[in-house]
Amino acid sequence: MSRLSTLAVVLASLAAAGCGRANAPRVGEVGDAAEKVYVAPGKYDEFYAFMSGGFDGQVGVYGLPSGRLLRHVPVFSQNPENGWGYSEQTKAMLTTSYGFVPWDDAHHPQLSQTAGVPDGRWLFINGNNTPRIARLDLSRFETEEILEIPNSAGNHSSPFVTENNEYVVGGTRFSIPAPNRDVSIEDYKTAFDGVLTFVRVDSATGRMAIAFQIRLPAFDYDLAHAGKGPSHGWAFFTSYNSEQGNSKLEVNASQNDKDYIAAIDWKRAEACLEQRKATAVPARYAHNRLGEDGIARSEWGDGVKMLTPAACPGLAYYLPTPKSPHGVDVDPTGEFIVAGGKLAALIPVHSFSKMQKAIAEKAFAAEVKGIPVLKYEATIAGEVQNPGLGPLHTEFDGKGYAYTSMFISSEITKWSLKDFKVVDRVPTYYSIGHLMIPGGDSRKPFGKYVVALNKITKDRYLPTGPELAHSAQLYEITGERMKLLLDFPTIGEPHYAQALPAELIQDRQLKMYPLMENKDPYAAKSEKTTRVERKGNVVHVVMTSVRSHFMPDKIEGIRVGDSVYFHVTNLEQDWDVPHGFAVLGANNAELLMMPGQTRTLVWVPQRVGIFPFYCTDFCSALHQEMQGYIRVSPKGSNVPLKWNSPSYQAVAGAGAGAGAPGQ
Ligand code: K7E
Ligand code: CUA
Repeated sequence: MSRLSTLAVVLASLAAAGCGRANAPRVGEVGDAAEKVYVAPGKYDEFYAFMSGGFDGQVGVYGLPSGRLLRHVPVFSQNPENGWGYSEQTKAMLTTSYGFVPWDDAHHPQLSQTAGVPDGRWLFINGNNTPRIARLDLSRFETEEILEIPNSAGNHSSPFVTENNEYVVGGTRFSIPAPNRDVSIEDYKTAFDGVLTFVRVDSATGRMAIAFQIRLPAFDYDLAHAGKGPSHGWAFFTSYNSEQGNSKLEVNASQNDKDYIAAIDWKRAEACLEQRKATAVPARYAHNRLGEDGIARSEWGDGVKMLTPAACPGLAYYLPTPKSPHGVDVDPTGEFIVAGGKLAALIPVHSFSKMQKAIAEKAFAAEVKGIPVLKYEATIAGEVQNPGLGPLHTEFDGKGYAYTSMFISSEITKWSLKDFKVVDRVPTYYSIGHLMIPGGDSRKPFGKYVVALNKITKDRYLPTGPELAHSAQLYEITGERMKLLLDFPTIGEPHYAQALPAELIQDRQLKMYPLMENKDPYAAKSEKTTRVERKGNVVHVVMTSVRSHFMPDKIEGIRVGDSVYFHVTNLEQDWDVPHGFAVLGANNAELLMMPGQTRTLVWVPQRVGIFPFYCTDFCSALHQEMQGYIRVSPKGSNVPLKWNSPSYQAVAGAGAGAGAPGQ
């Protein structure tokens, strides 16, 4: 949850204190529960779950039902484990208009969809702090693209996808002037904007591009979900702070009884774009992509097409929604739009068909800056009464039930989409934020489990100093009543998560990069082409690694203050044989080269001496022998450049005498 009110914190601690620990109701019978989550050694989990790392800036990949952590995929944050954001090939992925930003706060993973169902191709995730959307390729578990979102500050209501990834959306949680400029904060109501973003996704390559933005009143646009089925063509964004407070929001944004869900007709937006109703707004933003050569490069955007509701009537409507809504979720049929109200004691459910009727009949209660506000009674399908306190997020099982997380009362409430009656509730330990059912925001949820992603874990695990691990809890939802089976600690702070059946992606995994197709300009495809070249103060070491040696592994003639580029190619063509590369005193990180891949580390030696380098990834019985030495001489020294690989012998043998090849 992004915004805790003091009230919520107080209530949450009360709720947590009130929960008995071990004797909570309906924890699965121990043997029974253990059997249900036990994945025998050598067996695979049924689902991949992708959990955002929150302030960790990465994605954690877990198996379900075991809760085993399978991988930690770097996205917005540098990762010294494999050199992500440190290696020359990946640094540009973290470029923004603010410079190199090696961290972010990642909240919402979203699987790409075909016909409204997760298709296992890509995973999108938002960077909240320095607004960005990343796309991961699920055949490699690697971030392939990061697009900066301009005119935005806090890209929180993002990156929710439409049914066929026509768009992934962005929305600013903190309104700012767009374009940003030097104004008084007192001028919030007149000078600030709440900008939503629609990003096109190329259906073949996944490549993203900003299609258009929409300038809305300066509220805080918090969460989003796209329509589906009958509501395909629409996207819904919650907002809070319709009071337009610019300080002490805890109080100032909790005045109005209702805030709004913005309903955006993106097909109407497309029509307005065609009719040239958008204005060009200058905006500089970075667009970073890994090329076919495995090297990230940044391109720069210089402007966006901006639509306003005034210039494009019918583009946006506001649905009044109680109490600073947080989540907004669309049920599998596309008819119901469910909001969370952080401070609410009921769950409002809007009807898409009623909304359309209200629009047709102009059942407007007011207008805000050219945006019709629909009458609450005209769009509301019903309210779930007494669901608990502090509803945040809702997922669906595809069998007619919705599951809503209750932050304040720390529970999951299951209710029927038929009559909006609560049918079951189960405690969480403690203070649940998002929850996730595999495929639970899609047209065809895979069901089976709901996972609670908890915020304030307190006493669940062995204590680890002032900070305790967050918990994920796995509940079975195949029966009438939910049953807690397992909990496990998570990395960072998962906000949202998504999951899909393992069979959708497990057989499509890339096992190695074909060495002969390696397009890195400094790749060495055999030991014969390894070499060391000096160009002024810059030295390129073109090196290979294979079980269990580097070539070359003995280099002399390096000088203090040189920029030494180690381009290390992994010659292996076997699955799961990375080699590592690390050098004494390097001021960045290691490299981890996948089979067939080249990665480059820059090292600037600061002092003379002998510097070992070695392989960091235990790769064979002779892994400990996988090492080498570099001799560093003073600046201006005339120690000749020399190395022990076939290229040097060839040059030296050709009569260069005592000369230093490559110099
Ligand atoms: Cu509710 Cu950032 Cu989606 Cu946290 S957010 S919980
Ligand atoms: Cu290569 Cu260890």
